[in-house]
Amino acid sequence: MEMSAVFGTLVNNSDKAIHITGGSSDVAGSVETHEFVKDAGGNMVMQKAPNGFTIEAGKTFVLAPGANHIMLLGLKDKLVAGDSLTVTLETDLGQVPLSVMIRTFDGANETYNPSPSMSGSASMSMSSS
Ligand SMILES: [Cu+2]
Repeated sequence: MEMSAVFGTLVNNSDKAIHITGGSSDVAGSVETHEFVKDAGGNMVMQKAPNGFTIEAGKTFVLAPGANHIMLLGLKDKLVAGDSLTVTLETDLGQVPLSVMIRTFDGANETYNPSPSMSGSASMSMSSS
C-alpha cells in the first residue's frame, strides 16, 4: 500500500490542550496518528497512537521521522514534489485544515517501507477561539 508521512511542527496557540484524534485527506484512503514503539524483538516500529496526539496549551508538538508523525495510508495518486496537499485534522475542538508541502524525503527508508520517498512538512497554528 502506498503511504507517506507528514513531518513538521504543530503549534497550539490556544490556552487549552488540543487532542488530535485522527484526520482525513482527499489524497489518502485514511489518515492516522502514528507513534514509534519498541516491538518484542527490540526493533522500533510504528503503530497507530492509541490515544492520538495531545498538544498542551501554548506548546509545540514535533512530527519527525522515527517519532510521532501523521500517516497517510492508501494514497490514491502519486505525490509530486513541489505540490501541496491538505490534511484535515480531527481534534476535540473541531476540524483543523493543514496545508502540507510535498517534498522528496531520503531518510528513514527502511522504517517507512514500502513507499516512503515522499513526505510533507507542515507547521500549523490552532486556536480555541
Ligand atoms: Cu506511520
